[in-house]
Amino acid sequence: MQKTVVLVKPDGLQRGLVGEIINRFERKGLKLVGIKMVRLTHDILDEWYAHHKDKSFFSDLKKFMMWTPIVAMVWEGLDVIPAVRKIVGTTKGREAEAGSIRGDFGMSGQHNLIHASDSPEAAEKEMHLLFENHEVFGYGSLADELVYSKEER
Ligand code: 3AN
Repeated sequence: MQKTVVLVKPDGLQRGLVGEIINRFERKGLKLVGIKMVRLTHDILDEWYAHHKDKSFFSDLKKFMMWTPIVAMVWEGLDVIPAVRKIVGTTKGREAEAGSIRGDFGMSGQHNLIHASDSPEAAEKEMHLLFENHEVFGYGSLADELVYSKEER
């Protein structure tokens, strides 16, 4: 099964949306395999957002991501990367689909509550930036037998 990294950003933490966000992934049938609170650093963010380093908003984005700790999670499931991106919604909250997390709770393009890996390569990189191997757990989920068919498991 695939893994993806989700961050509840400082605005999500300040607005008390950590539980709501976890609930959306749990009720979808995804499996939580890692979770912790982290204060991001310049070094981590330079790597995390390397693809944005020449953008005008890069330093503001870093400042915003270091404002408070964030909640970092690893979720597991079948094709979980695209499945989670759909639940999260497109980047700008005011344009995001109603029913998605950003569509339901946000208006901003930067204060957009949540991060989710956009590719298997990004998920791998992000997991290694924030989690030690022993912090990502492998365990059997009874729910998987209900969530997936035999062929999908
Ligand atoms: P997404 O988080 O939807 O994958 P990316 O990867 O394009 O979006 O952007 C990463 C983060 O950079 C966003 N979550 C947002 O916080 C910030 N960001 C992206 N575009 C802008 C923008 N035009 N102005 C300010 N911040 C932005």
